[in-house]
Amino acid sequence: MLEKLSESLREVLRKVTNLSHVDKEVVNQIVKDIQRALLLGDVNVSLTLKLSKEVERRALAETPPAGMPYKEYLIKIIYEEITNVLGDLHTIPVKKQKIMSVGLFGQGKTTTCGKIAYYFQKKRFTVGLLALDIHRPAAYDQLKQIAEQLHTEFYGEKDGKDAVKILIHGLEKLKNVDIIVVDTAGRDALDDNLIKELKNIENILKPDETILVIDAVIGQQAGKQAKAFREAVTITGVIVTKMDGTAKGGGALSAVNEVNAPIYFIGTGEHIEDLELFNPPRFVSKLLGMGDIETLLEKFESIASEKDLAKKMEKISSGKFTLKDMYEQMESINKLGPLNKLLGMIPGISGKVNDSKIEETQKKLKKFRYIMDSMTKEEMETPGIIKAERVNRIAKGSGTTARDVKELLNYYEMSKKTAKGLMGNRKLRMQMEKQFKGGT
Ligand SMILES: Nc1nc2c(ncn2[C@@H]2O[C@H](COP(=O)(O)OP(=O)(O)OP(=O)(O)O)[C@@H](O)[C@H]2O)c(=O)[nH]1
Ligand SMILES: [Mg+2]
Repeated sequence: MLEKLSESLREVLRKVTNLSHVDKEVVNQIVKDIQRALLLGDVNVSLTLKLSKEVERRALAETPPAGMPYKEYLIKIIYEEITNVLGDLHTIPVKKQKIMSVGLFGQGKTTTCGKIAYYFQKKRFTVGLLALDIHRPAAYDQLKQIAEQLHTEFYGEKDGKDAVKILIHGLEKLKNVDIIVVDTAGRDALDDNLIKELKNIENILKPDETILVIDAVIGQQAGKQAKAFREAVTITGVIVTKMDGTAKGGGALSAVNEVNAPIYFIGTGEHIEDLELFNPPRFVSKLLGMGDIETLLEKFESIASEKDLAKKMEKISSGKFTLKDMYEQMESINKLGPLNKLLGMIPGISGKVNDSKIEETQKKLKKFRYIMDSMTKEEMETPGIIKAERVNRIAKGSGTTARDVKELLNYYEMSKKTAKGLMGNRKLRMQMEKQFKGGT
C-alpha cells in the first residue's frame, strides 16, 4: 500500500537515524527531503509546504525532553505532523441512519455502497441499497447484484429517468430497514447538472452521512475535486478507495485536507469485505515503517471476544452445525486478513513471506465464500436440501463448477464431523466452555 510514498518517507527517517549531529543546516536538508518525498507521493504542493514548514519550525524551536536524543525527537515531530494532516480517529457512527455516497466517475461509489452495507450487516443492522444512478445504464444491475449477494433489501427503477422520483419511491419501499445506503451517479467532472441532482437528493433524503468516495489513484487534482463536492453538498466523511492499487496515494490524502471531514474507511480491494477502518496514527506508523504489532493484537482480540461464541459452542455441541456456522467461522478467519498481510505487520518479517500454500488455501476459501454467497438462506441453514438441481444453480450463480460446490459440501460434512467429534470429547469441551465463558 502506497509503497512509493512509504519508501521515500522511510528513506528520510533512515537518514535522520544516521545523523551524527543536528544543526540548522541539517534540519533544512531534512525538511527538503521530506518535501521531495511528499511531492513524489503526489501530496499537493501547498500541503507539502505547510507540513514541512511546521516540521522545520518545531525542529528548531523545541528541545527534546531529557533523555531523548534529538534524532528521535525529530522523528517524533515528523510522525506527529503527518498524522495531524490525517486528523484524529473518527469512525462512522454505528446507528440507524441514511447514508449517501458521492464522487466522480469510477471512483468506487457503487462498490463502496456494498461494502458499507456489509459493514453494517455484520453489526446486525438491516440494510437497504437504493440505486439512484440513472445515468449509467448498468449501474442498476451492478447494485442489484450486490444486494442479492448480501441478501439485503434493494430498490431501484431500471429505466427510471428521474432520480428524485426513484428516491421518493425508494424511501417508502425501504422504510423498515435500519440503514439506507444510496448510490448516486458519477460524472467526468462535477458539472452543474450533477450538482443540482445531488442537491435535490440531499434535500429530500436528508442523509445522516454524506460520504465522498475518492480513489487513491487520483493524484494531484484530488484536492480541487474534493473542494467542489464540499461546496455542493455537506460532506461528513471520506472513504479512500483503491489503496491497494497505487504506490502514491498522496493525492487522496491531500484531498482530505480540503474537505475538512474525517476518513472513515479505506478500500483495499474489489471484494465486498475489502474495507478497513481508518486509524491515522496507526496508518502513519505503518507508512513510516514502525512495525504495527498493535493492529495485529487488536484484530485477534476482536475475534476472541465474539460475544456469541459461547452460544455457537452450544449449538455445535448439540449437533447443529450448519453451513451458516461454517461461513461465520471462515469469516472470522477472514477478518484477520490475508495471512501474508498479517505476517507483514510483524516487524522484521515484512516482505519475507511468500508461501504458495498460504495462497492456495486462501484461494480455496475465497471460492467457498463465493459459492455460499450464491446460496439461499434456507440452503445455508439446512444444507441437506442441496441436491443436484440446486448444486447446478449455485455453481452457475457463483461462477464455479458443480464439482466445486460438491467439494464445499464435502468440506462442510468434514467440518461438521470434526466439530461434533471435538464436542463429544467431554473433557475438552468443558475446558473450552470454561475458557469462552471466562473470556467474554
Ligand atoms: N482494487 C480496488 N478496486 C476497487 C476498489 N473499489 C472499487 N474498485 C473497482 O473500481 C471500479 C469502479 O468501481 P465502481 O464501484 O463501479 O465505481 P463508481 O464510482 O460507482 O463508478 P460510476 O458509477 O461509473 O461512476 C470497479 O472495477 C471496482 O471493482 C478498491 O478499494 N480497490
Ligand atoms: Mg457507480
